[in-house]
Order: sequence, then C-alpha cells, then structure tokens
Amino acid sequence: MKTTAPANLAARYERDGFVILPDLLDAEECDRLKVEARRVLDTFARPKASVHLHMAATSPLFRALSEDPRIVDALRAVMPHGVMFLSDKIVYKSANKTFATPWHVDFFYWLNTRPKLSVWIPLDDATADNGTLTVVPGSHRRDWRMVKKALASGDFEYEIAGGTWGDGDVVTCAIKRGSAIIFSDRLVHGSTANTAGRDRYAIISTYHAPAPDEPFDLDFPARKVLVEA
Ligand SMILES: O=C(O)CCC(=O)C(=O)O
Repeated sequence: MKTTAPANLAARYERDGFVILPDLLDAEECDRLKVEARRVLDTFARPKASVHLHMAATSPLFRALSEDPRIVDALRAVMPHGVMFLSDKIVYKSANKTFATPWHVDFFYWLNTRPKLSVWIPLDDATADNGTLTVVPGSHRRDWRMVKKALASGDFEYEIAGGTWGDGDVVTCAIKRGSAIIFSDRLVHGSTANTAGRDRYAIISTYHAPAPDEPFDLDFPARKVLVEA
C-alpha cells in the first residue's frame, strides 16, 4: 500500500532512534482528546494519577487514535515486518505534577520480549519548561542497562548504568501539540520538569511487529494487528 510518510523517515529513524512528525493532529483533535483524557482520568484513574494505562481499551476516541492511518502510515515506514498495537497511556503534568521523567530506556520495562517502539504525542504545545520529551540521538545503538539507585527517602529508582552522554548530546524536543515523536524502545529518553504551571497532556502508544502473543502481551487488552507481517 502507498504510504504518505516522508521518504527519508526510515533512514532518520535508523540513524537517530527517533523521528519527529510535525502537525500530525490538528488543534481541534488535540482539544477533543484532552477533554476525553480528562474524562477517563476522572472516571477510571487512581485519584491524582499522572499516568494512566489502557486508554484505547477504555475510550473509542483513543482506540481510533491508536489505529489512525496517519500514524499507521508512518509506522509502516519504520516497521517493515508489520504493525501491531500493544498499549497506550496518558501522561499528565501540571502546575501540581511537575516531575521530570528520569533518563531511561523502555526495553528495560519489557525485558526478553520482542522489540517495540512508541509514539509520543503531546496534546498541549510541549516545551522545555512544561515537560517535553528529551532524547539522546543515536543512543539506541548502545546496549544500556538500568540499575537500582537508593534515594534519601529510603525509596529507590532505576537509572541508566554508565550513562556517558553530555548536555550537548541531548535534544529537547520542543514541538507543537499534535506533532508526534516515534522512538525506539532502546533510545535513551526522559522529559523535562513542568515549571511553567501549564497542563501538559501526552499520549504514548506502543507498537511491535505482529507475532503470536508472548505472556507479557496478555496484560494489554486493546492489542490489535494493524498491518499484517
Ligand atoms: O511523557 C513523559 O513525560 C515521558 C514519559 C516517558 O518517557 C515514558 O513513559 O517512557
């Protein structure tokens, strides 16, 4: 099938581990998705949650987004072995939820499963001061490990072992709402703190090549083959 994705998308994705698609959704679509995200959070999420899983399983609007032809077209370009939707989640930052997401690689969260990629779409203009995505281009080619780090609070968090990139290696992806970032599950990424006092809603959808279910997949009820292998 013909694709409308830019011709060099696959090469850029291969080289950098991510690719930005400007203006995939328009302002009206972003507004509608934000209203729906708020409704789902208020109805189904833990009180005060800033991350909520399974949007497509709950909401027809997010289900439609997960299989939107504009996204699937772009995915065809970087996923030659077919496209299967696995899951999605909303990540919400605000004046009260200012957290920066620490550097990480997603594959660590699904070790020993087949490779995946994610599509990050902010529903508000995303800037360095309201929590946009940060990436280290080319980092998907290294074999990262994550290790537990003890926090003063007695808690712990995971961090990347031996992270050797400098500030100059980091791209802070300031993008308009409705733009999309496709990124590899091996790419080092995080997000900035939200110090702007403005809402920042983002939807992250994860895909992999179609194949018989792995045990890991069974927790994701909205999974669906979108392009056969
Ligand atoms: O939306 C964000 O703030 C970043 C989330 C993220 O990096 C992730 O869930 O892997």
